[in-house]
Amino acid sequence: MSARIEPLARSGRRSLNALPLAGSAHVWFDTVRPWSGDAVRAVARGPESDRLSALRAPVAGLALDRPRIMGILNVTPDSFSDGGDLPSVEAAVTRAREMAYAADILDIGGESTRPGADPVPETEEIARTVPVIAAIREAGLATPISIDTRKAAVAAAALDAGADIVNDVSAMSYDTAMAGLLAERDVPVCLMHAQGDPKTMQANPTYDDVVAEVADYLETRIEAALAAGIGRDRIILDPGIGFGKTLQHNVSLLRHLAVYHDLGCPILLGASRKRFIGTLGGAEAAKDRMPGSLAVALHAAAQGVQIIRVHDVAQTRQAMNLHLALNGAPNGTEHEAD
Ligand code: HH2
Repeated sequence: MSARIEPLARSGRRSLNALPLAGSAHVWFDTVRPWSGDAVRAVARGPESDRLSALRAPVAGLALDRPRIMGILNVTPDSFSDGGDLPSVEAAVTRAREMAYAADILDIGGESTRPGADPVPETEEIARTVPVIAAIREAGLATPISIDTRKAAVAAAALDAGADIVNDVSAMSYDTAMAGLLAERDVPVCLMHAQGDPKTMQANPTYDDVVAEVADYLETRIEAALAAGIGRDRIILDPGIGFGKTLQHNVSLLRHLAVYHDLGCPILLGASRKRFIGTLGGAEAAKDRMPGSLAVALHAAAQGVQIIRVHDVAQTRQAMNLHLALNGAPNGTEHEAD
């Protein structure tokens, strides 16, 4: 694998040599740190600076020069923080309408992937998600929708019903038909790192260097996607917070999120309400973890993360607008009009 580098992400007043980080309007860098070995150095002009500074391709029509908020809409009985909250299609559409004021993307999931979860049969997952997607579209909501699934048949049915993006926490490794489907449909896909499967992943996660190993894995999944005929500009990457990671692994990944910009694709982060937030923030109940989730969302924005997956959409939008305005985005208030 290639040597990893970490651009040192900064906000606010720019240096003379500042380059936008991944095309961001509010995060810049002028130095990089080789992941192992040498000390901080100025970014090398040429392929290195081009790769790190280029604006990534839009996702479902959304420009990625600012952080986009992905609202979580779980239609499951057993998700770790909101399972059973939306027991009917009507309840899900009402929630989608509320979220659409502040979310750029709605992420609809019909299978919990929390630690210890059992797989859901594909017919059941389709029965949970597809009527909701169809009803959201029938209600006239045009917000881009992602389908959170590891299964090609679920993804296909969701895309047919009006979804735009596939969010696969197995990075196309659970279902061998997924890569072919994504190439054929030519839609954006989020490829997420996980160590192990949900049933056992938290048993004893181990890494020598979690930041580098996750980057190496994501690079192999980019290669698999390209080999299957998926366009590079369709790929979104996610380090998979909480998927086969200890608290310390999660913290290391979050501190060094900017490492993943070197892979040249947009980054998605899903940390909302996860256990490490409860542990570090002293909030036992998942629904009490909104303040800590906001802190992580703003930290991710400051690292140039382009898509932030959250449960508390309106609160994240409010915090994000302030963060952008205070950190020198050209116009932090413009986001309200999106
Ligand atoms: N986390 C969860 C589910 N899907 N997708 C991506 N790309 N990244 C994530 O971190 C991620 C994800 C787990 O959170 P949640 O959907 O709230 O819970 P559950 O899996 O129990 O439904």
